[in-house]
Amino acid sequence: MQEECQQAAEILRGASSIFVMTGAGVSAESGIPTFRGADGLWRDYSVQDLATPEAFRKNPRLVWEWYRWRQNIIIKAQPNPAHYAVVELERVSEHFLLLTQNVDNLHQRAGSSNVLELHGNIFRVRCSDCGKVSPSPCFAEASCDVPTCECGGLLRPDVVWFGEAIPSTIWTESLDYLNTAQAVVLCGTSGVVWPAAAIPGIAKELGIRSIEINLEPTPFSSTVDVSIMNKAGEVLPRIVKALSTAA
Ligand code: BV8
Ligand code: ZN
Repeated sequence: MQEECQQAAEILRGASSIFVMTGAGVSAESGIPTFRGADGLWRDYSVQDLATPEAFRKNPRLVWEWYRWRQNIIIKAQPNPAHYAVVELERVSEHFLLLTQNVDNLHQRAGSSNVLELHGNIFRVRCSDCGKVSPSPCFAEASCDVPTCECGGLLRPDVVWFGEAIPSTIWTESLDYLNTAQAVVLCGTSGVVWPAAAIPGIAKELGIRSIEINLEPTPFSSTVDVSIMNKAGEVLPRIVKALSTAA
């Protein structure tokens, strides 16, 4: 692992602008269940059954119960060494962008500042009618009523569900920055969910050198320059350390 971390540090050392994309695997060591991992996410429901506008229309109480369950896990969790290593990488980079698929706000709690939330944030709510966005009161798991807006509309988590478009500004900004990047780090993502899953291929087409950190191979493992199969909480700090020592 050390050799690959050195190789990754070499790639990052030669880059003045770095693009990092993270997925649920970065928060796994904080105790947040991933979407497709063995621990799955919730009871016998699949994410696709719950994280969709149809599911919310059909049973907003069930969907809110799921989000409250997740909010309560996340509130009690702490950022892990992977999150802090991303903060340090941002600090030592001339130009840096973090595109996260995660909605858990752990990157921001760790101190990341230049962050684009591709799929929104579980601690904000949005009105289904007037679109007003506000902080989500963290609901005790017990309460099952669906929160409503002053306008009477149902409040939903301010996240992007399956079948919903990514906020266009976020996607455009991500691609604009990717076009200027000299190194891409793909950490803790299974590369299953689109359009995030398009990023590794776009980076390849742009001739940008890329690094993958995951516990298991992904659809882009054969196309990246360095693929490190180990825990993000161990690998990322090693890469950042190697970056700052042999300069
Ligand atoms: C859209 C917010 C169009 C909600 C999420 C068929 C083919 C291609 C595409 C599609 C298709 N059918 C449908 C689609 C589109 C669909 C899609 O991609 N479906 C997939 C399932 C096939 N995409 C969409 O619907 C997107 N929108 O396409 O819109 C459109 C355009 C115009 C107008 C209208 C519509 C919207 C997708 C957004 C969905 N929302 N989250 C919420 O969180 O509640 S996605 C959800 O999955 C999370 O955000 C999560 O982050 C994300 C992606 O998963 P990963 O992050 O990769 O997590 P995963 O569990 O999969 O993997 C974890 C990885 O970490 C694993 O590889 C594991 O090995 C690794 N790991 C674990 N522990 C560690 C680790 N690695 C390192 N260290 C560790 N310790
Ligand atoms: Zn409203």
